[in-house]
Amino acid sequence: MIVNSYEGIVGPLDRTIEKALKGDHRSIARLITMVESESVSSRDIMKKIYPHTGNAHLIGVTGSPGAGKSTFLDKLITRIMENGKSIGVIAVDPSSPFTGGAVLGDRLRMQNHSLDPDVFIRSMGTRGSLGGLSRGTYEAALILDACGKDVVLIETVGVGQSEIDIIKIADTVALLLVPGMGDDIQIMKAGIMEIADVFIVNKADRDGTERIVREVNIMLDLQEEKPWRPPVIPTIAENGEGVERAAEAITGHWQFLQNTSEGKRRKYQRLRIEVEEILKREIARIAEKAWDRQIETDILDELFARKKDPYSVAENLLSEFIVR
Ligand SMILES: Nc1nc2c(ncn2[C@@H]2O[C@H](COP(=O)(O)OP(=O)(O)OP(=O)(O)O)[C@@H](O)[C@H]2O)c(=O)[nH]1
Ligand SMILES: [Mg+2]
Repeated sequence: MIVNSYEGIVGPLDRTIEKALKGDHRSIARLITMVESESVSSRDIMKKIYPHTGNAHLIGVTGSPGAGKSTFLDKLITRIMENGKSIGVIAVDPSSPFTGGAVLGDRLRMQNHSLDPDVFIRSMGTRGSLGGLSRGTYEAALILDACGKDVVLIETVGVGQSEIDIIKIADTVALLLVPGMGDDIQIMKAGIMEIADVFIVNKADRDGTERIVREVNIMLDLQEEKPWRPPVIPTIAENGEGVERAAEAITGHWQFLQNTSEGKRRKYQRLRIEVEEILKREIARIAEKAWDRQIETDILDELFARKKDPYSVAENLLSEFIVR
């Protein structure tokens, strides 16, 4: 019986997946929506999608609010398309997936491409497990990868965790800095220097560009030598100046990853994180269900009366389904 009623869902879903894998944008959008809403079928979708992944270059573009990420992406997309590559874009909006404010703003700034049939642009929220970035962001990137996009660009606002998290899902991280915005101090924040594979000093039409380029280079000099030295590239995203060099640097990093053990190390690290994240999510789901069942008993009364403590309650619940 269950199988029968399930077939009704699986049939059209399979067709959607089939069409998406052939590159149909409407079907891709539908899959991402299902995955984002964590619908029951999201696991099935990902299982079917996964074997087709592993080909796209996942590029994270991060930086402070207003650094010019969307403007930069707009120009970058043009460059990448000149090389005959297909592109998917995910703009991560930290505030809300539903307000549409940033969605509209980002779309306007990427207006050259928002109606382009060859470019898939999608905004997403940041709720969820992967620190600042939601699990859905990564799964959307995988869907775009599977559906034939050669390059997947992920724009995230650098507000704390999500700029660090981007390294968990991107092959190449481009960090946008802006002169005169205190970014020179910001980059010294722990962790931020380490995540960037390419530094972009945008708004290079402003004073202080040279200084910030110099400071980043000094900081890179102080770090222990690594097989990839992140280039520091000034750009004026608004008129496209420097974007070609930035695009070359980003592609150069991708080639570096293809040809070195560092690339393999990154891929393996990501696979490890993937399973870890799924495990965490599944365990949380099971634990919540178990707690929901318990809650129907008098347990809250007992906690209230301090006959039981929440630690022992949680421990007992865990021991129900985890063999130690
Ligand atoms: N002067 C100057 N302004 C720029 C440049 N690039 C972008 N801008 C402007 O900076 C503002 C913010 O640009 P966006 O591309 O929206 O920046 P963002 O980083 O995507 O912003 P959020 O997504 O809101 O974090 C816009 O008004 C752009 O026109 C540049 O190279 N020079
Ligand atoms: Mg933006």
